[in-house]
Amino acid sequence: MNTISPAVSLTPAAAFPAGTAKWTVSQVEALYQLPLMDLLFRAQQVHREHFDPNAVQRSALISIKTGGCPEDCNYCSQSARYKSTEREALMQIEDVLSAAREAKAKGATRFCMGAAWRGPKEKELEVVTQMIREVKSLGMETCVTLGMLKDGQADKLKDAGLDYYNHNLDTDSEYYDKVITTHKHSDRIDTIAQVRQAGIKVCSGGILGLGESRRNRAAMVAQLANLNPPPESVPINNLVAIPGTPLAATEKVDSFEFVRTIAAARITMPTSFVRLSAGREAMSDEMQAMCFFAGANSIFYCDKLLTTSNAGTSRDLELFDKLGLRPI
Ligand code: SAM
Ligand code: DTB
Ligand code: SF4
Repeated sequence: MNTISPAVSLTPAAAFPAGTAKWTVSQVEALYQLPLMDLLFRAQQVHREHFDPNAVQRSALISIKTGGCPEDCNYCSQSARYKSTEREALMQIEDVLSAAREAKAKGATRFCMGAAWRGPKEKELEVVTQMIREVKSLGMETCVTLGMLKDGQADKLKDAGLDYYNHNLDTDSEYYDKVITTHKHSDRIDTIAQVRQAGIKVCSGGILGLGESRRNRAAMVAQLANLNPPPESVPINNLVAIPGTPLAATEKVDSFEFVRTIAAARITMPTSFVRLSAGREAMSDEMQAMCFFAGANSIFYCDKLLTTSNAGTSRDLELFDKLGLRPI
């Protein structure tokens, strides 16, 4: 039977004052080792202390600049090295706006614009700030994910009214160079710090299914939870295996292991929105319901992610209806 060692405390180390709780990897791993029902119960308790357990936030995604990325992230179709996606130019502002209007009409409350860049050039950033201003004026929350930021760029995004910047830690710092070699885990932390300093909310999470171990998963969750403060939004992606990428044939993560990761994120980041992100299209309704029970309270909504398809709004609304979930 799965039991926890009594020596492992499941609460953040007392040495850290309230509000700066630090989770050790072993503490998070001990959460993973709980019997599933105990873990789910605990996650649901934490969830109910901080959120309406029946409300799920919806963000729409768009790829404003697709493909041709100089980075070598082994999971990504948009790296120029893997030839799995055609390279496209930065979208016109008007086309981005009409996609935002459509997403709003379908019920999305946040519009996330992603670009396949190592980081934005100044001219590109100017166009993106214009997109942010226009999308905001539709009454939607805004999020962008543009890669690494240089000094001063986060302030420009903040001036344009940006609400969230997405920059995932993606995987354990110790596993990072098995997946990405063109930038470092510490570079990700640096950009997140710049985003924070500019007063923009942080969206940062990771991907499962990169060949990582449970210890790596627990470490990734701990590294996210130990950001000070933790990200307001935590996307947990399940790898969408894309032909042509080095991880195309990687073994799938067990469903319960994925659910345990959602629960661990919920427990360690009680006030963050945990987003059930990429990979949802391939999940059964029952699996998604279990993820919501484990504390996921946000999704990517609408028919497309960046280069791959998503679960689709009609299926989502039907599922919300069946589960009595309130879309927000
Ligand atoms: N270039 C920017 C960056 O790397 O931050 C923004 C775009 S990048 C595609 C955003 C995130 O999408 C990645 O950090 C990764 O977590 C996720 N992602 C990319 N490809 C994926 C895939 N095939 N399956 C699941 N998640 C993926
Ligand atoms: C995040 O964590 N997942 C989104 C978003 N942030 C930018 C991206 C998912 C991409 C899935 C693969 C694709 O469509 O290319
Ligand atoms: Fe480029 Fe982002 Fe894809 Fe990495 S994840 S290859 S940085 S678009």
